[in-house]
Amino acid sequence: MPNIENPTEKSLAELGINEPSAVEAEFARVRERFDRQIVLPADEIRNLMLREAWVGSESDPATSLRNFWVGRKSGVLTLITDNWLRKAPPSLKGVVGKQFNELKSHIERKLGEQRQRLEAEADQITLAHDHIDLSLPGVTRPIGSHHLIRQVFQEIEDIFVSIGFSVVEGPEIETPYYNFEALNIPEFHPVRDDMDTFYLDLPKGAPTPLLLRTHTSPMQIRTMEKRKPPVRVIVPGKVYRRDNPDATHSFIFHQVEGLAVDADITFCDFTGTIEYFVKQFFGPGVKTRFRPSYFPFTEPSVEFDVSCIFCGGSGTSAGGGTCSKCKGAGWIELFGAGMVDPAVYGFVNYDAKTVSGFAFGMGIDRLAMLKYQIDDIQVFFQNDVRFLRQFP
Ligand code: FA5
Repeated sequence: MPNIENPTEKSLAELGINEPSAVEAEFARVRERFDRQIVLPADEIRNLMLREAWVGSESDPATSLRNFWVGRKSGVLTLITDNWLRKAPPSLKGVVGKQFNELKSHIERKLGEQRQRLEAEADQITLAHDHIDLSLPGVTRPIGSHHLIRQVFQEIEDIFVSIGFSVVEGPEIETPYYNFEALNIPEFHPVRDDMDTFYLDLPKGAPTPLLLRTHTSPMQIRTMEKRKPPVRVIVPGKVYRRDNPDATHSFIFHQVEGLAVDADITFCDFTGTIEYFVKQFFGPGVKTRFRPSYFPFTEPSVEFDVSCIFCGGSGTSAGGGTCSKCKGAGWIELFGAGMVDPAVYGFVNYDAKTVSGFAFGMGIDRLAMLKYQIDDIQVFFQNDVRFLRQFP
């Protein structure tokens, strides 16, 4: 039961109002009642709502008060519409309608002002709680760095670019023609056994088999097909072989190919270029040597060794035993190379009688291992940050 008699629940006739002046007086009372309530603090609104027996489900007093006055179902304005306006005799309809409109806009304006005030207060409270402390240290985001292999590529590129070479890159998926045949390695040549690799599963009827390149040498052919001599390029890149992983072998590794072809390139140009590179890369104290070797696409072919940087070329470790890195030889094999075999020129329409050149193919992982004294090639592929952080 409401504690307060609510006149808006009755019609004007039931209230004994039949004069326009009495209508105005009754509306004035309703307005005063509203004006008293809208300025009440929250806890008093709560008590008031209890006294008014307001049964709304709102959790905050301001919303309760709002719904009590303008709620569509049983707010005071709805009651006035239903009980006073609709039931008013024709003689009072005009004055009731005018009074009602004035009251309605007054209530809505005041409720709007109250809402704005409460929102501003809430913002102030939130700000006070969440204020930003500019003196706190910021969030540090660690900055990554290039992988050591990438860094070594860069070192090598810088050295060769400084003596007139340019850098080109090529596809990692190759045809047997570029990976083998055009390099003078016909089908069934025994050298293919060492370089057997990963072939791609292709749909039946594919025009050519495809494989992951076993070395960067196919780029010798691709470059000479596109450029006329003089050619001076290096080709950094990834290569793939069906080798079992151990401390010096990986089935993915990195090479830098080199190729120089011109009218009068000699073996001296070749050795001079390689020695220049090695001294720039490892330092002037390193000794170099060539050993005869065999590659189908170079003639003569050589293996290129450097004096062991771990034992200084003595073959003996610091403790007095045999150096484990060069196995006592005092030399470490670095890469294969040679003068371009004239047969290769036939595949790229170069005139073997007028041009000559040299080529080399370095294993970058092993080069990096030697320079940075890393004893297991596998660490390059494991991405252990404890290793990577040592080469920022
Ligand atoms: C070649 O790949 C020739 N294409 C190199 C060449 C180019 C010769 C131009 C002549 C002219 P070889 O198979 O030796 O050659 O490989 C070259 C280097 O790659 C080796 O010296 C070694 O450093 C590195 N290498 C070879 N196999 C692996 C492997 N499984 N893991 C890591 N490095 C390897």
